[in-house]
This record gives sequence, structure tokens and C-alpha cells, in this order.
Amino acid sequence: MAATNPKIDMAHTAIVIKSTGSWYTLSDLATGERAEARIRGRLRLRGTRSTNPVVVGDVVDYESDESGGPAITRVHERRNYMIRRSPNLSRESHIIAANIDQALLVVTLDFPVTNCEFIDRFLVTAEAYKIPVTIVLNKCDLYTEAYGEQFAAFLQTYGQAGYPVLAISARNPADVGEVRALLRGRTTLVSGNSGVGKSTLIRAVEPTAELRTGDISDATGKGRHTTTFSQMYPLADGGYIIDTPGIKGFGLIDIAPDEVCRYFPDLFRYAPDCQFYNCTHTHEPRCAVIDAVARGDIGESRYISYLKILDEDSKYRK
Ligand SMILES: Nc1nc2c(ncn2[C@@H]2O[C@H](COP(=O)(O)OP(=O)(O)O)[C@@H](O)[C@H]2O)c(=O)[nH]1
Ligand SMILES: [Mg+2]
Ligand SMILES: [Zn+2]
Repeated sequence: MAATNPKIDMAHTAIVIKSTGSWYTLSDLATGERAEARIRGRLRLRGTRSTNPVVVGDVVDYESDESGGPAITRVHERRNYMIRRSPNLSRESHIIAANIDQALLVVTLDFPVTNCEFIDRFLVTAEAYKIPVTIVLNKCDLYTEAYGEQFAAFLQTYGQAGYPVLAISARNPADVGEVRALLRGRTTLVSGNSGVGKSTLIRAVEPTAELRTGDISDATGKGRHTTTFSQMYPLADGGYIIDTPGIKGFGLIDIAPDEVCRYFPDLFRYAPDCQFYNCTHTHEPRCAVIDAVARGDIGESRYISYLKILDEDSKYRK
């Protein structure tokens, strides 16, 4: 596309590798050069209520003019994205990253405790947007025998749900090698609560990635917030990894109550055997889902998350 204004260069195409909300770091797709860009004019995305119009992983066109510096002029259509409801802004959503091949959800049994409902909300969103997830159960070096039962229950629950679980320690080089193999040649979003070891793991997988890790206070088990922006790092073996700020809550968006079940693969599998075709799996007689929970074929925590999502998200719906 030819530039009409002689002060403006030809449009370039780049991938967004960092976003602060007002500045975007671009990596030019042709030259690999970096540029710090702003958004030109009133760049809006059709049909989204997202608080962030340009996100890490976006492919964008940009121009550099002599006065204003580089500016993003267009966002290419997204292949997919991971999204959540903005905290305290129930009608708005926040896109975490776009154009991703898979997500790693880093969780911990302890130090800090990752709560099951958070995990399940993340998984539901990933199902809805068709993003494959591997659960990385980190800090296994800290789980003494006292955690044995909890550890086994975790593997069983998410195994039954069909999610691969990698039990690792980011401090164990062999484990890190397994994660590295999983990432090769793909764009991977790394998500999870603050303090679970996302940055530590990324740095172990890709030592060229310059990111900061926070110390965890043993007394409180709370990690300090050290990652404030999503950032994408190229991998030496090919592919990209996206480090995200620790997420506390995970609000779901745009999922109707009668659709929630289909995003719980372990529940949905039994739904055809319910007596009523429109069974909500909450109170109905001869509900195959409730029976499967009672038999232990569905993790109880998964069923509780399902009920909570049905109940609590109803107030956000139209
Ligand atoms: N014992 C142990 N500590 C870890 C492990 N992974 C990370 N940590 C520590 O947990 C704290 C938080 O890690 P960080 O990578 O900043 O977490 P993030 O907030 O998810 O990015 C740091 O003190 C890390 O050294 C692990 O596998 N085992
Ligand atoms: Mg971090
Ligand atoms: Zn049912």
C-alpha cells in the first residue's frame, strides 16, 4: 500500500511483543527490528468491549512519521485470543493475548495455594476459545509426603477431565527440559496466580528471556507482584512464550448458563445420559452427572466449580 503523505513511510507489519497499555513494543516481521509505538488515532476493534484494543501476540500494521514516532494503524484479524472479565468492571473484558497455539496454566498445591475454581474458570475459557491447555503443577520439590493424598487427587481430577498435567519443579533441569520440548515451535501463553513460578520457569526454559522474578515470603506464602505487563519472548528453538502478570480472579464472559457444562469435558461426557435433555445437573432426578460425581468419576471440586460458575456469573448476564 503506497503512502500518500510523503512524511509517512510505507506501512510495516509487526508482532506486538509487549504492551503497557499506552506503549507497545513491536518486532517487525520483515526485519526483526524493535520499535516502541503508540496507537494512531481512534483505532477501535469492531464488536468488542475490550479494555485493551491492542494486545501481545497481535499482528499489526504500523507507520513511522518524523514527528510522532511509530504508530499502530491497524490490527490484523485474530486467529484466537484468551480473554477474561476485567476486575471490578463486569461489563468489560480484558484480552490477555492473541494468536496463541496453547496455554500453560501454572498452578501450585501450596506456596501459594492455587484454588480449584480459578483453575476451572481458566479451563472453561480456554475450552470456549478452543485453546489447548497443559496444567503445570509446579514446586513439586516442596510437596512432602504430607501432600501425597492431595497430589494424587489433583492428578486424578484433571486426568479425568482430560487435561495433561506436568508435575514439575522449575528448579529441576530435567523437568524444565520437558517443558521446553512442549514449547518448541509454538506460541505459548503462560498463566497462573502470582508467585506460582511462571517467570522462574520461563527463565529456566529460555535463559535469554530477560525477566524478573520475585522472592516469595515464606511467612505469608504470598508472591510479590513483579510482572506487571504481558510480554512475549522468542524461543531459541523456535516459537514464542508469553509471560503474563499473575492473575487473581478469572471472570468468565459471554457464556450462557446452558452452555457452561459443555466447557467441562468431564461433566459434559455424562450429560447425554441424564433423564432430562435440558438437565442443568443441579437438582434433577436421575442426573448422570451427579451420579458420576457420587461414584468419583468426576472430581468433586470440578462439580463445585461448575455450580459456582452457574450461580455467581448469572448476575453478570444480560
Ligand atoms: N521451591 C520452589 N520454588 C520455586 C519454584 N518455582 C519458582 N519458585 C520460587 O517462587 C517464587 C515466585 O516465582 P516467580 O517466578 O516470580 O512467580 P510468578 O509470579 O508466577 O512469575 C520465587 O521465589 C521463585 O524462586 C519451584 O519449582 N520450587
Ligand atoms: Mg512473574
Ligand atoms: Zn444432569
